[in-house]
Parts: sequence; structure tokens; C-alpha cells
Amino acid sequence: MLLIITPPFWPKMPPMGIGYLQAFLAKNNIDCDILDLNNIFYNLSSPELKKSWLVSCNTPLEENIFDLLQKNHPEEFKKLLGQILQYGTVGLSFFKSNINSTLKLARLLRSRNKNIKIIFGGPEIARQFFKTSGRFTKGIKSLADFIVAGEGEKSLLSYIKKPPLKNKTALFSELGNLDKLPFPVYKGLDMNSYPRKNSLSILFSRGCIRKCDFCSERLLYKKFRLRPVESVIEEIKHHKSRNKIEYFIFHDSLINGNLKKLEELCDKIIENFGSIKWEAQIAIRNDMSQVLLEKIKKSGCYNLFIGLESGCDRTLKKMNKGFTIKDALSFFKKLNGAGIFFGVSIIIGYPSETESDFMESLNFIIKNKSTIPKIEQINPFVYYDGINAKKVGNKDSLKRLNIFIKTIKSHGFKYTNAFIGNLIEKTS
Ligand code: B12
Ligand code: SF4
Repeated sequence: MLLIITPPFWPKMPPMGIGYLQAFLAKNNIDCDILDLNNIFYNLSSPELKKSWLVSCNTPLEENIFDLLQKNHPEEFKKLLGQILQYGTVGLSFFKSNINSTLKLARLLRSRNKNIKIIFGGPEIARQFFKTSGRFTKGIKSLADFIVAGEGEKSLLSYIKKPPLKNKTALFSELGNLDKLPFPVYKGLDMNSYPRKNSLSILFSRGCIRKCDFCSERLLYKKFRLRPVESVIEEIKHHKSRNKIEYFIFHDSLINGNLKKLEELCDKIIENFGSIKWEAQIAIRNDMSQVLLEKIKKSGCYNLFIGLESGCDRTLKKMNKGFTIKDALSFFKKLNGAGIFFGVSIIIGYPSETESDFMESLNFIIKNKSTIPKIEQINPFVYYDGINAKKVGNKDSLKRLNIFIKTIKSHGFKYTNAFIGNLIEKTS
């Protein structure tokens, strides 16, 4: 079996989703290779193309990249296609960014070998499930032998062991726990071929403990589950020694879904390595003790990403965020006290957001500049299929977004340029 990810996808580090699937199949004695077409073609591309690869929601690139790469690198393309066609079963990993190129590849494979088994999975398949109320589009249904929405491990294994005669879809079928989930070792991938050579994606948990109304991420997994701390430590050891990894980027929806386990993780990191460099997303929770925050710092956390989303209590309540601005402020102060750096994300133009809610949110940010070290993301509200929030954001979203950006700039806030308003084209 071969698992493939097509461009454009975030190119800096190895793709963790198919890495997990490969490791899980290997544990079940099924040989599976990975072909990271995103990485291969990114490395072959010109500096200008590489630059536009990094722009998220780059629709023109997403629509044209398959044909462009075929044109720019005909020999490599032909060679890789021949390689893929050697396999009897091919699994394709769908993200919103690569849906066009992945469908084009599937069509090409099908036209060259009508007997090849094609399996679709990945977050965009989950979105397509919600978008079409579970029916999927004709294009997806006609090309795939099997469609997996949600977590892939269990469904993929059961398909390979015994392909179902009738049912073509597996929907959100999850492992009961992650106790025996093997970690990705990326067998066959050249770890040195990724731009951030010393950094790696890692996961401590899957799912989320909260249910924010605008969130699409919580639709991917039904249950919140954690990996055993020992397994995470083994993974860090493995990649530190084998691949000289120094930075571990936790891609969990939130790192503090279970405080006891988080403390155990920090303890074990300190015990085994002194410290490692790590970053993660964290939810605002005031039940975190000072001791835990100090351990987070001591174990080497250099950055946390926090979904604040608004500085107005009415909007936070409508979003079902589960905290107030008072909670947020007290949490930020605790992080500052422990010397932990963090950045926050903000949503502008939430469906219920009035002009005064917006101003309240902006004023909260400005007023607390000395407490909030960085604005990490500012995005207009965007509807995502399957979420609870209303479909249409406030009509003044973009106007407010510009005011917000201008104001934080004028107040000298630290912010990440790449993520400022990066969803604009979707809402305009
Ligand atoms: C870390 C992260 C990032 C990081 C790193 C990017 C990366 N791709 O690794 C950064 C910050 C750069 C980022 C950026 C963006 N991201 Co992001 N990100 C994530 C996050 C939090 C974790 C990804 C991850 O590693 N998951 C863990 C692995 C194990 O899961 P997985 O890849 O989904 O794979 C599992 C299943 O999907 C399935 N599966 C996957 N492939 C296949 C294939 C087959 C054949 C089968 C059977 C199963 C299968 O099985 C796997 C194991 O169970 C997810 C949300 C989440 N919790 O997953 C969003 C997510 C992937 N991001 C998302 C988005 C929208 C973006 C941005 C467009 C945001 C923006 N506005 O800029 C950009 C795009 C960047 C780019 N150019 O690609 C969306 C994608 C939605 C979609 N439909 O594709 C997600 C799902 C969040 C959401 N909104 O729901 N992101
Ligand atoms: S805490 Fe974050 S991941 Fe969890 S539901 Fe809310 S927005 Fe989504």
C-alpha cells in the first residue's frame, strides 16, 4: 500500500497524519510506503513558487499547481506516476488546500489502471461529509473505492484486512483509546529534505474537551483521548537521536485537556532530558496550578498559542468559549508570572458581534497590551460546514478587521504577519 499527500500542503515538516497511518499499519504487519509529493515538488520549485506555497488559502495556486508541476517537471512527474502505479492500493490524504490536485491525481491513476484501489481520507473528506450532509460529491464517490471521514487508523486497517462488499464509507470510527497507538517514524522519508530540519510535529492527544460553536476542529474527532506519557517520551527520544530533532511542535487541539497527564508529561521531560524546546496550543483554564505552569516552563516550553477569539464577554458567551475576559486576563497573568511566552488569536465579525462588542474586544486588547505578549492570528469569521455558528458573519467583518490590524500596529503589538487576515479572500 502507498499513502500519498499532494501539494500544496504545509511543506516545512513531515506530514504527521499519514505518518501515523504508516506506523499503525506496520504494527499490524502491513507494509505501507509514504510518498510525500508535496515535499518532492516543493524542493524542486523556484523560490517564487515556494513563497506562494506558504500563503494559506491561495486559491489560484491550489487550483493550478497540479498542471503547473506536470508542466514544469515532466520527467520527474512521469517517474513518480510510474512509481505510484506499481502499488495495488493507494491512500490519498485530502486537505482543503490540496483537494484539486488530489482529485486530479486520483483521476489520472484511475485512467491508467482501472483496477487500482483508491482510498480517500483526511480532514477535507470530513468537511465534504458535512458539506454534502453525508452524501459526498459525485466526483469523490466515483473515484474512491473507500472513503474515510475522521480518524483513519481503525477504518483503514479494517478495509485492508477485509474490503467491505457494499459500504464504501467509514464515518468517524475511532480507536477507543490511544494506549497502543504507535508513533510515526516516517519510514522511507528523507527527514533531511524538509525545510525545518530540526523540528517535528508531535501529538499528545486527539480531540478536544470543549465545544466552541465556531470550531471545525472539534468535528474531526468525537472523543478526547491522550497518548501514554511514556510513548510520547519514547517518540521524543527516537527523533532526537535518529533525526537530530530539537524543536517539538505539539499539534494537539489543546495541550491541557488533562492537567494531571500534562504535569506527568512535563515531569518526564524534565527527568529524561532536562528540557526540550516545545510549543503547543493551550486552552484558557484557571484550574492550572502555579506548580504546573512552572513545570511547563522548566520542561522547555517556549511558546503557547491561545484561542482567546474575543475581548468581549457577550461574544465569548455566544461562541460558547467556556471562559470570560476576567478568566482570560487572570490566566495570562499566571503565564506571565511563570515566564511563559504566548500569543492569542482573534476572530472578527462573529455573527452576533455588534459594533460595540467589536470595540469592546479591541479596547480589551489595547488595554492589556502589557499582559498579552503577541497577537498570533486575526481572522474574519468564516463559516465551516458542520459547525454550530450561523452561516454568515457580520457584514462589517472586513472593515473591522482592517481597523483592528491598523490599531494593533499603531500600538506596537507583536504579531505574525503571515496569519493576519489570511482568510480574507474567502469572505470577500
Ligand atoms: C498543526 C496544524 C496546522 C499547522 C501545521 C500544518 C500541518 N498541516 O501540519 C499550521 C499552523 C501551519 C496550519 C496551517 C493551516 N491550517 Co491547520 N491544522 C493543524 C492541526 C491543528 C493539526 C494537524 C495535525 O497534524 N493533525 C494530526 C494528524 C494525526 O491528523 P490528520 O493529518 O488529520 O490525519 C488523520 C486523519 O485525518 C486521517 N487521514 C489523513 N490522511 C488520510 C489518508 C487516508 C487514505 C486515510 C484513510 C485517512 C487519512 O487519518 C489520520 C490519522 O488518524 C489541524 C487540526 C487537527 N486537530 O487535526 C488543523 C487543520 C489541518 N488546519 C486547517 C486549516 C484550514 C489550515 C489553514 C488553511 C489555516 C489558515 N487559515 O491559514 C493553514 C493551511 C496551511 C497550509 N498551507 O497547508 C484545517 C484543514 C481543514 C481541511 N478541510 O482541510 C484543520 C483540519 C483545522 C480545521 N479547521 O478543522 N495548520
Ligand atoms: S477549545 Fe479550541 S479546539 Fe476546542 S472546541 Fe474550542 S476552538 Fe475548538
